[in-house]
Amino acid sequence: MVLKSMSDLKGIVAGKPRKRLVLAAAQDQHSLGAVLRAWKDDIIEPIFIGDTDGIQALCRENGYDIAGIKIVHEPEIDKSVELAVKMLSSRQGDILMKGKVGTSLLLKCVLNKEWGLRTGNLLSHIALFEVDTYHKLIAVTDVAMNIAPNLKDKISIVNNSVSFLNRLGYVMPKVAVLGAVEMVNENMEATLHAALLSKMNQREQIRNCIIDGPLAFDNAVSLESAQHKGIKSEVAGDTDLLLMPDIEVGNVLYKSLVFFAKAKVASIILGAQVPIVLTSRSDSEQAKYDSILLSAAASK
Ligand code: COD
Repeated sequence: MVLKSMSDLKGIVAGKPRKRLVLAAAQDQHSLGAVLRAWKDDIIEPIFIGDTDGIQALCRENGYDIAGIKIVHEPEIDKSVELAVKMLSSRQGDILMKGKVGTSLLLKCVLNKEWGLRTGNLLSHIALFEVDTYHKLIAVTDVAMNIAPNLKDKISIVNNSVSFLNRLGYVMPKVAVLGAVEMVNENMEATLHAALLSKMNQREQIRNCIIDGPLAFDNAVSLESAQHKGIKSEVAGDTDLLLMPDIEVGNVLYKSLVFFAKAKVASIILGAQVPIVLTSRSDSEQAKYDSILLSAAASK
């Protein structure tokens, strides 16, 4: 099974019990709009933590009906994130969502050693894109959490992503490990990592997926381009998951797909005690809604 469009995610969550979603620093228009849509669609049961006056004012201005939704008043942003994370770690919720707060602050709270949402695994970010010019959804990791992952980190990032894709119904997702070129170049670390990850996959040290790399971006997403270069690969042109060399490359690809290619995107953090909806503040309400769908699909 592969997902062809964001709306396929609805099929995955349909019929599942509603998840309790805690929105930290909830005074954010697009986040509120997306959460309320997901509530109406019976996907989640929201809990808002944040500045009650700010939340109510935004809801009034936008005609949102929030009758019946629990609001916990905490106007200070860092305290509201701490409270939200503590609610999740004490199992009073199933999904954490970032509202009007910086990514780094939220992640630092999630990683707090005493009351955070660590599991002993590496946490990583995954984004799913629907692009008109590709024949199915394509996942990209890690574009927002791990800054410069080493080989060990990349193994964990692949494992997090593959087990998530397996849960979504992908039996053997095809993973392209990106470099600037498709040949191993001893001066380009990303190509060395890619070659090692591919070999580890062949030797079944990394399972439940097919990994190939290094592949340049064009070879990963276009069979014609791979054939032109004489590359024989099961992954080329049919990639389900792109593994990025580092956060800079990943983040630029993310923003390019959204701003230039008008791609739809959904993204979450994997590997914590609960899925975390961590969209960028510039992401649309639709992207936040699709990310909630993705988190509900990820939630156990
Ligand atoms: N998974 C699990 N544990 C981790 C991870 C991870 N991905 N990253 C760090 N830790 C642990 C470390 O082992 C350590 O015990 C503790 O957390 C602190 O580690 P530091 O000192 O490396 O981390 P911090 O707190 O300085 O930074 C962690 C961040 C996630 C905040 C940092 O990596 C970061 O800023 N990432 C980029 C976030 C961002 O700005 N994204 C923007 C794109 S939209």
